[in-house]
Amino acid sequence: MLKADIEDQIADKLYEAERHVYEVDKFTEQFPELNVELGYDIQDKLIEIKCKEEQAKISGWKLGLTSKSKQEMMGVHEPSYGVLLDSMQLFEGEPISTQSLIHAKVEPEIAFIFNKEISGGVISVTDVLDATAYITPAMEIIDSRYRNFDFTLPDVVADNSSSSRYILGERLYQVNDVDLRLMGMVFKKNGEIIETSAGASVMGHPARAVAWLANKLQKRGQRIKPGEVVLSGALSKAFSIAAGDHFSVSFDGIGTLEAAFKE
Ligand code: 0L1
Ligand code: MG
Repeated sequence: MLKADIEDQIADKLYEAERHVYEVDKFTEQFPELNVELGYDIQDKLIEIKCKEEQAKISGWKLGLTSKSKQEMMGVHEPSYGVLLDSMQLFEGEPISTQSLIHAKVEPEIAFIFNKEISGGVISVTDVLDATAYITPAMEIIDSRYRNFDFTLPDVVADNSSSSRYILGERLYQVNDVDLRLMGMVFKKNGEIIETSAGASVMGHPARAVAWLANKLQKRGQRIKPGEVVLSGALSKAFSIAAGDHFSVSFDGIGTLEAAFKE
């Protein structure tokens, strides 16, 4: 089959699975030629379809698989990225319906909001911090379209790195006012602490993950633009969501973000 036909077929199947809320089997078994680069080409196609069908616009990017434990679990040595659309953003205080989600999970992240384009040469942690206007607490709701979250790296990349929804804190903070590496995090579910962590759990420093993204995007002819948001990658494992659940994430120095889920 031609590469373009494989891209169209997989992108369409992933789009339909999300739209009609059902799981599909991973594609690498059916298409052995599906590698990571082809996965990103399929992701581009999927985003094109979503932008057209949902009148959505790109609002930013997300990193996935940034923790050592998740990379080891998948036998990979690099993270993945996905695209955020404005249609994926939810707001604190609005209970989130689980009806359009397949088997969603939630994870705590740090959001970077940019006021400069990040491009040129090899992009460093300093370049990322210089271009960051603000940081704020975030939660990402991931929802793989694959049965039981069973996928390889090329599969999950094609599926926009399991992106589904995201919530940002409403108060924005200057990046220079905090030590992102040492910043402590407490994640609670229904009032009980389920994880504690620090910024360093994201590739040693959350801005290192963003620098990896900026360099990877540059190689693919894309870039992080002013006004866009980047989710750093999770500071803990992801937790399954059920209607009635309430999650909160608190970060040292940048406050708390809450999310409540309903039927
Ligand atoms: O945001 C994430 O870390 C998810 C990346 C994809 C892997 C997964 O679905 O667990
Ligand atoms: Mg994530």
